[in-house]
Amino acid sequence: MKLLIFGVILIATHAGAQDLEKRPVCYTQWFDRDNPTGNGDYETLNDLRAEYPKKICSKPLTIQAATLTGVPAESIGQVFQVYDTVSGFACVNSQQKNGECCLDYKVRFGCPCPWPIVKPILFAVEEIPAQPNTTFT
Ligand SMILES: [Ca+2]
Repeated sequence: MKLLIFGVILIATHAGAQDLEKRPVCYTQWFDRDNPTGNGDYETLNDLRAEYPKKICSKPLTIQAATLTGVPAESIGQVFQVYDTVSGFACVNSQQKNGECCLDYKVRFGCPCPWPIVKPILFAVEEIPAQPNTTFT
């Protein structure tokens, strides 16, 4: 019989002293949960949180939206119904000029580092044979 000893380590990010204004931002993955084929392209925080539980911090510091090809949303020239860290992002087809439809956008959020939160990693560090035939008196 062998006894496994497990160790736990935390991978810590040393941020050091920093101004609040210069808080480091760690970005989430890009999210693209909707297509503009219906009323528009809805990448709202509520919808994204429901679809991707625990993937977005509770209070994002920033939001970025871009087309699926990576062009920043603000350089496209379309009208956005919402585009902020509270509501998320939504482009409504009926609000666009000349009857055009929204492009398909993806969004990501800037969260306070470290993000995602680093969880303890469980791993085996050593194997120690159990003492056989140990007699207790
Ligand atoms: Ca989309």
